Amino acid sequence: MDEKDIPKNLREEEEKPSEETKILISSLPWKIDYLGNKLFNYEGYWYSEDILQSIPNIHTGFQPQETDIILASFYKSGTTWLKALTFALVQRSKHSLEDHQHPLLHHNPHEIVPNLELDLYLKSSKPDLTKFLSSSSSSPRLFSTHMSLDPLQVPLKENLCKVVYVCRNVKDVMVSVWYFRQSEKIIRAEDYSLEAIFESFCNGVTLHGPFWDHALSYWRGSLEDPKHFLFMRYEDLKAEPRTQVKRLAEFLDCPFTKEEEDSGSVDKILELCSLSNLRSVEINKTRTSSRVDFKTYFRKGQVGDWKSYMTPEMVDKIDMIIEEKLKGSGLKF
Ligand code: PAP
Repeated sequence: MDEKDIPKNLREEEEKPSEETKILISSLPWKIDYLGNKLFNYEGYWYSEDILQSIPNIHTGFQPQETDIILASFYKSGTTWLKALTFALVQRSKHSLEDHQHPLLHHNPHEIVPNLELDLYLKSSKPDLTKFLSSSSSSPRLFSTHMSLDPLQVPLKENLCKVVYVCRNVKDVMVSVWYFRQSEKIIRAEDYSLEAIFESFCNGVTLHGPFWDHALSYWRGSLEDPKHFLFMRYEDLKAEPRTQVKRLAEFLDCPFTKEEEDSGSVDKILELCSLSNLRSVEINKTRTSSRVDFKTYFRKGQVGDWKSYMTPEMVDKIDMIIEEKLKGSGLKF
């Protein structure tokens, strides 16, 4: 979610970027992405100027607790779904899955689980966490991030917590980004094309990119420390949702009891968080932020949607890049 999506009353008092941060930004190599935005390369990843200011704030101010859960993803990879599923899962004793007042029926998942670099630490190293339902004092606190694991290593080194990463086929990510950008009010659809997004992804010059390095950072984390890092895939969630939600629950140390399984809790969570249900929630149908309508977060959710949009040449090119970048890692798309 972008800063402009955050209601004004939820934004932090602004702290100006430090001289140190300004000097750092001015020393970084930069390139222009497919949107015409200037992105800076910091320690191997591409960031906007805004996010470069939030990284030092996160490093100084974010102190994870052992019980915290960070939901990580490259954008358009299933973030909204993962936020909804995790919130419903860890809060199921507090919020009954059948309750008509369940927060997911009255809030967009992005309003419930704040993004570290955009909603919390963009302008301040001391954000007011009580403004968000799932990051206040209740345990476990939930946060999300679109950053790779690398900049998170600093806070996690001191205080390790659970991190769940959701990965999605990059071809579907590109198509989803393309549609999402078209719905943004400040951007004219005719100003950019899927081809332009495709070239940016191939070159690695996208916000938080390169995509492969992003995915590999969490993939390696999950291999080295499976107790703290879970690597999930959007495609697996679609293909075997029950198995994947149970896997998520076990990783988060809140497995389903036999009674819960027998009474259909897994299916109730899946139904509550389904694309069709969330799309039908009033606020998700009607609420508009200054930049994007909430309904834009809920499009098709189809695996392999890219087949309708990419030419055989595009597919060959991206497949070759993926093969080369992931070689030897054990990660496959
Ligand atoms: P974000 O990075 O802006 O938060 P994110 O939620 O990661 O977006 O991705 C949006 C995609 O997830 C959309 O895919 P599509 O464009 O290919 O359709 C959206 O439809 C899909 N999505 C959102 N909510 C759900 C859900 N509950 N179940 C399955 N897919 C979902």
